[in-house]
Amino acid sequence: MSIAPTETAAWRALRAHHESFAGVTLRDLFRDDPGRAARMTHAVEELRVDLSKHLATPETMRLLLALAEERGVAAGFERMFHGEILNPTEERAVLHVALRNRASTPIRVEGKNVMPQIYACLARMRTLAERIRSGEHTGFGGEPITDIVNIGIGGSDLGPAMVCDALRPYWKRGLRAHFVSNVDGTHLARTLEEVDPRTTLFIVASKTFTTAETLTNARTARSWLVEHHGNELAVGNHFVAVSTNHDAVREFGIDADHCFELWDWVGGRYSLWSAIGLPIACVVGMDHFEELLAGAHVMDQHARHAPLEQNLPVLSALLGVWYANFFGWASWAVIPYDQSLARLPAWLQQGDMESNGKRTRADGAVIEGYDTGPIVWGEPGTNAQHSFFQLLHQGTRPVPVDFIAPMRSHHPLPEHHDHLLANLLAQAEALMIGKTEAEARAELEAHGDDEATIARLLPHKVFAGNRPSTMILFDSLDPRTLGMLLALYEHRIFVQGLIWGVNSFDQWGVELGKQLAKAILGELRGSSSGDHDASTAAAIAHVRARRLS
Ligand code: G6Q
Repeated sequence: MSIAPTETAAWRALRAHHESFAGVTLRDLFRDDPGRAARMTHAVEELRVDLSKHLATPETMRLLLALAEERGVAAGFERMFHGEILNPTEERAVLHVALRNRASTPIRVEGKNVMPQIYACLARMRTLAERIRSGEHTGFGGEPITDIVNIGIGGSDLGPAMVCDALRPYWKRGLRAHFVSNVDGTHLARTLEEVDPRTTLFIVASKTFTTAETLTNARTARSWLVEHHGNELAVGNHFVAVSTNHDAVREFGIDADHCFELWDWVGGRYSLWSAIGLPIACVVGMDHFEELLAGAHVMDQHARHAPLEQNLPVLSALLGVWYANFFGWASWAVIPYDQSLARLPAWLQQGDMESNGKRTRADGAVIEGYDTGPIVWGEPGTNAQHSFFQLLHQGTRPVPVDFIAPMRSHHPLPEHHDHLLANLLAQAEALMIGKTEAEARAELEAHGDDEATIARLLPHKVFAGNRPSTMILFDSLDPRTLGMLLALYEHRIFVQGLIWGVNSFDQWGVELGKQLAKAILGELRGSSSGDHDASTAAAIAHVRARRLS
C-alpha cells in the first residue's frame, strides 16, 4: 500500500512552514522582493500565467516542489504517456494525451500503438465535417444541413458545448451547434423549436450508449424526425453516433458507417479531443479542431518535459494543494473575463470535482487527515463582480481565484475591452492588497464625512486583502490557445490527484446516480417496488399520486 501524502517529509515541512506563515502579507512580499512578479510569471507560447499574487515565498515553492518530487509527479506523467493503467478500478489506461499527439510518435496500450486508430478516426471526422460544411451531406430531402444537435450528457456534453461556445467566431456561417443534455423534456423541446427536421443532424454522443438521459432524448428526437419525414430511412441522413458500444448504436438504428469510435482509455470528462468533439469539428472546421488539438499537445509536452519549477500545471496544482490542505480553503473560483468562456467553469467543475472528489485513495485506503478536490465554481467577469465578488472581498472564507482573459476581443466594439480588462486587473489587485483602516479613513475624510459617519462606516470599508489569485492572459481566444488552456487545467487535476494519491479517472459517484434512478423509475411507473427510508417512500408516493391525478 502506498503512503498518504501526510506521511511525507515535505508535507510535514509544509505544515511547519504554514505555522510560521501567519502574518505574511502579499503587500510585504512584493515590497521586499522587486523581482517577484517577473520570477513567478511563466509563459507557454502566448499563454502568460502570473503566479506572483499567491501566498507563497521562495521557501513555500521549494517545499511544494519537494512534495511533487516525493509524490512522483514527473514519473506520473511518464506513466500516463506510456499508457499505463492509471485508472485501476476500471483497469484502464488514461490517454487523452494520445488523442492530441501531433508528433506521430507511437503511444501504446498493452503493447499496441493506438495512434493509427486515432488518425483513422480523425480522418473520418474530417470527411463528415467537410461533407456537412460543403452541403454534400444532405438531409433526407436533399437540403444542406444547417443545425447540429449534440445529444449527450456530462463528459459527452460539457466539453464540446464549452468549446463550441468559446470558438463561435470560427463557426461556418449558416451552420449552428446546439446541445441537449438534460432529460427534462424542456431542454429537447426548446431545441427542437429552433431547428428544422429537414436540415438537422443529430449526434448521439455516449461512450457507453446506455445513459438513460441520452437515450431518452435520442429516442424522442428520432421519433420527431421520423414523424416529420414519414420515413424511417430518414434516420440514416440525420443521425450519427459517437460511442464505444457499437452493438447498442446499431440496435438504436444507426449503422456502422455513421458510428464514430471511442476507446475505453478516453475518460468521458477528458473526451472533447476525440470524436466527442465532432460538433466542434463540424461548426469550426476540422483544421481549427486540429489546431485545438495542437494547442493541447503543446501543453502536454510542457507538462511532461518542463522542469517542475517552471511547469505550469505542476505549479498551479501545488498552489491549490497549499490552500486546500494547509490553509483549509475548500473552494476555488475560476473567473473568465471573456463571455465566450462562460461555460469554462462548468466544464472545469466536472473535470476537477469528478476526478478528485474522492475519499478513497487509489490503493483503496480510506482518506483521513487531509482533504482532496476543491469545490470549483465561477461565472464570467464582469458579471461576477456584481454578484458573488462581495464574498471574495470580505467573506470570512478566502477563495483563491483564477482570472482568465484575452487581450483582444473577437468583437472589438469601441471601449468595451478596455473596460473589461481594467476590471480584471483592478479586482485581482484589490483582492491582494485590500484596503487598510487608514486608507479607508482617508477616503471617507476626502469624501467630507463627519467623524460620527466615519466611525459608523469605517469597519465596513476595510478590506483584509491578502487574497490570492492566478492571472492567465493570452492574446486572443483562438483554437490553439484554447487547447493549451484546457490541457493546462486537465494536467493540474492529474497532478493534484497524484499528490493526494487518488484515482482521478473513475467516477463511482456518477455511476451510483445512474443505478438509483433506474430502480426508482420502475417504482414511479408502478412496475416494481422498493425498500426506502420513510422520507423517500413518502416522496415517491406523493409523486405517484400527483402525477396520476
Ligand atoms: C465523465 C463521466 C460522466 C459521463 C456521462 C455520460 O467522465 O463518466 O460525466 O461522461 O455520464 O456518459 P456516456 O458518455 O456513457 O453517456
